[in-house]
Amino acid sequence: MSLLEALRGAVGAANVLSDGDLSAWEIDWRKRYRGRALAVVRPGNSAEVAAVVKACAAHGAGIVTQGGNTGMVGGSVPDASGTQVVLSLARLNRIRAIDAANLTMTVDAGCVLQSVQEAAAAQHLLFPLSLAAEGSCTIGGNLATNAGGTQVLRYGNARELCLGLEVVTAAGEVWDGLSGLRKDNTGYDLRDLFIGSEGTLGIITAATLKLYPQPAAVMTALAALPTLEAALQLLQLAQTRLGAGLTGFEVMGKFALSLVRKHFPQLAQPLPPAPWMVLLEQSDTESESHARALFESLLESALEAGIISDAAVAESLVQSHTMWHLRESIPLAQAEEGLNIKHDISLPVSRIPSFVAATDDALLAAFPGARLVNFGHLGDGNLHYNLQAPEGVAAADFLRDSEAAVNAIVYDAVVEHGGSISAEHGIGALKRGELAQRKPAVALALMRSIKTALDPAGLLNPGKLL
Ligand code: FAD
Ligand code: 2HG
Ligand code: ZN
Repeated sequence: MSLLEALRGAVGAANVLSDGDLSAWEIDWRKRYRGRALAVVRPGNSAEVAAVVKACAAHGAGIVTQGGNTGMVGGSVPDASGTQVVLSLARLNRIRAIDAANLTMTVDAGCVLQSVQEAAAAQHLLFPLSLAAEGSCTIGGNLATNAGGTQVLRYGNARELCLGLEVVTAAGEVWDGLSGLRKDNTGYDLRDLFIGSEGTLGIITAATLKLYPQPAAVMTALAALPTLEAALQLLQLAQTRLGAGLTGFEVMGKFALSLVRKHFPQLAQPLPPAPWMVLLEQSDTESESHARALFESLLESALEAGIISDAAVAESLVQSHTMWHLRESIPLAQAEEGLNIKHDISLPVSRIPSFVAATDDALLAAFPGARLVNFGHLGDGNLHYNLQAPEGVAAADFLRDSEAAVNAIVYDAVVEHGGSISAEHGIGALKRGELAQRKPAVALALMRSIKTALDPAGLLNPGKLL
């Protein structure tokens, strides 16, 4: 039996796509990787996922698991060989159970993040993972990349929001680890092995997630600042005054916001341009008036101390959405501006200003006119330190000629400043070479042993991560 026939037997002919335009599954969100799939397979439950894995294993076919295909590092698309099978989990989209007393919910891996947030909200609970792609990324993809997003400083990243997993192994077995336990020391933590493994160790088919009580009020403010040092001072002040109430602290450079203004002129920018803008979010357990009073006093103190030059507190939910929309439109504005180089890096927060000063200088000396797009989750030390080609230079040419040298400058500086070359997007195809060069040999060897033990034939997402 051919592989296509076996796949049709596993999930039904209607769920095996092998003819026609498959580009939606073959091209990544950033349009940097264009592969060719033997087929796109859409199982409807974990047993069907297991059957697909067994069929692929029997034919030696590579399996590229895909959720929402919003990943930033080319991990979710097949290579150009035309031999790999894309395993789309979009049909695994059931909310399986919500245990309000245990503050957990169990969901299929193909559930779109926003639908998970909404299901929690319907029970007056909060699932705090939040990112601009939440309307299309999936829980499985979030866990496979250990996604971060905008609430990490308070609630942690996807790993910290997950208590249990169900996984289909490379042998086509289903491991049921869907525990809602907050304590479980029964040997090696298999859950944490699969989280962040980018589809290279197993296929996540379901997860048990942590929920939180909903805050009484959530409030947003924007502040304009002269320097990144001032942004750090504001962060410290906000942490002191708001404590655990500080749930978002995002930074945006002037050029990043100018791209939003250029490509989305309809989006209101509440404050005039400034070298840096910070978006603060506060979640309050008491009331909106309590939150507002805290915010106003914090921002007044910051103004008096000369830390910020201007500020606006959102007066309504609409204004709050507008502020978030501004921030979340930066990646889209970058995409509109053209192909670009991204660096999703993390650094000790205290070293971010010196990193940016030194690296801006080094890049502009080597690539005069390069346009630096700087923004990110400053509250947890994660910068999106990106570049657009100089004005008038074709983006594809700039990337072809300069990306390697740009990356060398940036990643050398990251290492010098005690940082990581991937904060939240993962390694995928994009940073595989960089990981091989920069991760300690002992760590790489351990990672390879784990890969060999769990996927001896190397069928799960070949050519990604390792
Ligand atoms: P995909 O892109 O489909 O896959 C990503 C990786 O996970 C691939 O390697 C894939 O093989 C693997 N995978 C997917 N599903 C599974 C599964 N069920 N089992 C095993 N492996 C699987 N990321 C952040 O961390 N923080 C952000 O703030 C953020 N903002 C973003 C904003 C925009 C506009 C966009 C487009 C992306 C953003 N991302 C962000 C990146 C991306 O959304 C996240 O990485 C997301 O978690 C990917 O989910 P997905 O379902 O789209 O996964
Ligand atoms: C974000 O924080 C995403 O908006 C995307 O992680 C970052 O486009 C980027 O570089
Ligand atoms: Zn981000």
